[in-house]
Amino acid sequence: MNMEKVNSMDFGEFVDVFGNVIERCPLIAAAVWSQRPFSDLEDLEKHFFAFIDALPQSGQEGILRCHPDLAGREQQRGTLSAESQREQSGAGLTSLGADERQQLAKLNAQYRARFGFPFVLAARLSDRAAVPGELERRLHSQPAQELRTALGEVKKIGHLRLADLLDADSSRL
Ligand code: 2AL
Repeated sequence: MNMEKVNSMDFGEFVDVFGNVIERCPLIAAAVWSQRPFSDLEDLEKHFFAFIDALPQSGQEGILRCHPDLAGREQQRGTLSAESQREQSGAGLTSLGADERQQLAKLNAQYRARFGFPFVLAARLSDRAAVPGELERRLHSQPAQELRTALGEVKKIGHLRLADLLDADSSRL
């Protein structure tokens, strides 16, 4: 898909295509549509990220809360979005043994209890072996720093999803 095609999309089509760039936050794509035309992928992405950055803390935390846990209940129930399913299975998180899943569930619960939002990590840039250690490391962060880190992960996920949609090279992070 090229930018000419993106810029020609009507509102409904744009939200259908880009509505899950930020997990389960189609409102962001809806707002970004008003900013067209976009010059390139980087420009389009800039508008998604600027929307996130301009939100009050409650809105930023809301975005994090729209993310399903890694190897969590939604994955077990088969109710992940197609993008999440692909990311989590690519990282090996859909084939954990019972012990590994339990360990992750416990760490996810501790993280949520400490920060009030779920642990978010760009799964495509990680793997099942690295996730528990990263979760434990971030459990020790200060809340303001952790909010920034988690939003950075949301942007990495969004960058990779946008690059997929536009068939672009996603190596620039
Ligand atoms: C996810 C997800 O669903 N995909 C991904 O990369 N990260 N969720 C999460 N809690 O980090």
